[in-house]
Amino acid sequence: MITRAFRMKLKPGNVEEYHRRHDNLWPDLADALRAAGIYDYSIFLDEETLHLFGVLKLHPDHQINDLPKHPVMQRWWDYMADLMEVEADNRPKQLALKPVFYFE
Ligand code: RM4
Repeated sequence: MITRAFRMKLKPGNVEEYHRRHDNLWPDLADALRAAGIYDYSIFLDEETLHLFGVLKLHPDHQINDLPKHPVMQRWWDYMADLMEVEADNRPKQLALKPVFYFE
């Protein structure tokens, strides 16, 4: 099992809308995430700093590195760009987090 964790950031005033959009995740995006080998994917919010923390698991044969090229991923990032801190291509500004503890 491969676990990845990363930090993103919400722009102020967007907590409810961010949550609402994710409660209504596009089925074709869900399909693309699964096809890329992602499962058990959660995102948590630090309400003090508006940092978002994504944690996900990857199947050994995952293709997560190809996901940014998938049209539905780019469409989703374009859709979410008004709520989040993003790069020039609208992908979320993202910091990979260092694993420091795991307990099974
Ligand atoms: C997040 C962000 C991530 C995406 C999830 C589904 O807001 O856009 O890149 O994987 O949504």
